[in-house]
Amino acid sequence: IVRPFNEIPGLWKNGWANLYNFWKLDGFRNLHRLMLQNFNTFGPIYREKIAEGHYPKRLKVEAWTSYRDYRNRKYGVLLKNGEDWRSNRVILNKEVISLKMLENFVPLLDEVGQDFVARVHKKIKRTGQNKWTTDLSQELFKYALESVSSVLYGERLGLLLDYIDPEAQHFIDCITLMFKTTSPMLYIPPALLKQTGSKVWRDHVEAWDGIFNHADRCIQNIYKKLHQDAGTPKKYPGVLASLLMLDKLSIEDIKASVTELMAGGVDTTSITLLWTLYELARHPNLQEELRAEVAAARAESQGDLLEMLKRIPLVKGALKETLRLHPVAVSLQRYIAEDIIIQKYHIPAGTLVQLGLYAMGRDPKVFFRPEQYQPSRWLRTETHYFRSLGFGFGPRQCLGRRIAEAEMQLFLIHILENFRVEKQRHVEVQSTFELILLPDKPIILTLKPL
Ligand code: HEM
Ligand code: 2DC
Repeated sequence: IVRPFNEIPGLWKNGWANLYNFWKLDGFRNLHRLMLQNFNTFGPIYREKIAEGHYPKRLKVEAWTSYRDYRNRKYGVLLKNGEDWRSNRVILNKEVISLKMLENFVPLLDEVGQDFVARVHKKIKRTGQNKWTTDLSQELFKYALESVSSVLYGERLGLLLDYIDPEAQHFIDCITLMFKTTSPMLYIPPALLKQTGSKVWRDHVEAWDGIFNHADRCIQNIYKKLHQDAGTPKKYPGVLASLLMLDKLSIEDIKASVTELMAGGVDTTSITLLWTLYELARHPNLQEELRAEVAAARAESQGDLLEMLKRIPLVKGALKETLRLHPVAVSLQRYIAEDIIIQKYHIPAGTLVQLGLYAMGRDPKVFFRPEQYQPSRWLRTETHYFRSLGFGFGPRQCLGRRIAEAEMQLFLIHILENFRVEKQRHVEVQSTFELILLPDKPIILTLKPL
């Protein structure tokens, strides 16, 4: 029996009840908990009033498109839809997410990992206490920006040196502000906020301006260099130069997507790494297990990094486990192209279907003992196999996935080989929603040389 769409439980008929609930729970910062509450009330499928559309695409973040319309800037892959999206994405896939490119990325990312370790050793020396206790988030933002930039531009920005370039620091701050000012605009239309000259909109514009200005400078720099020393480059020149030389996308399209890649590559990986270090600090035995895996992989692979990355299933499981409990994206969404049946309900084509990643990751019906951090549950055995959905799925999944995975795996390898990670007293850290999910308080960790 297939039950009709109209019978799906939920507050979709009563917009006011929905709004009331939203304010009561301080929904701006608690979207993840709100979704959890809805799942608990209505079961595994519920209907909500969000928006409706007709293309196979994810929820449109209006704040982001409004800014680009306002400043007359092109959409990149993140915001394009339809055929325009597909034709750009196909070309970007080859340069950004193909396994072939991983070979080029890994040596670049490994170098950044080594520099991070050197920087931490230096910090430890300076404290004179043979350890360093700190909130690592700013350090991780720099690590992430340095990593994604080295891959995009084929050269180092030098963010892990003693003196940080104020422009790069400003770029990092702008990304944080951009995410933070986006979430209220999921509920209040940006057009309205723009009209009333509200601070959220002004801050949002200022944040994107800062992001685009800095990315433009980086892109111009490479563009000039490419024209100066034309000829065949000896080493891999980075994603941007490869795209320019390939000459299949317009310069404006390239700029738009490279800017999105640069901005999308900072808070996402750094926060995931911070959560992972937090979990490793809470589970010292697991930390030793991972260290042993890394040591064995290092010995067996004899200097071949790509081989090494094939021998660390538990480290990879840890990253999947982090994204299960602390996903960057609270949900995945698609406008479905055809009618489908979910949980015996008929869902008509064109409906925006949301998969609650945060809620699913904590559901005991999906994950046995979901509250436990257990990387081994992701190891593939004959009896069970889960697919990790933290990066989305299918052709519209995260374009930066390969970069993010390699960058995070190499980071953990270097940290585990050099430091023991500990944490102070017992502090329960939860998630807060600022478009992406972030820790609701600083995570203070201690790094000790091995
Ligand atoms: C899209 C997660 C890192 C660039 C997405 C989506 C998710 C996601 C869930 C939506 C996918 C879908 O709808 O199926 C993550 C996580 C990251 C991460 C968990 C790290 C832990 C990065 C990095 C970059 C990046 C490092 C850039 C280098 C993008 C872009 C899109 C995207 C451009 C839009 C792709 C499109 O619409 O075609 N990401 N991401 N992400 N991500 Fe990431
Ligand atoms: C936020 O209800 C909650 O990867 C909304 O690197 C639905 C929604 C839509 C799109 C999602 C967004 C959520 C979270 C952040 C995501 C975004 C798509 C891409 C973006 C998941 C779940 C992110 C962080 C990108 C950001 C790129 C950058 C240039 C802004």
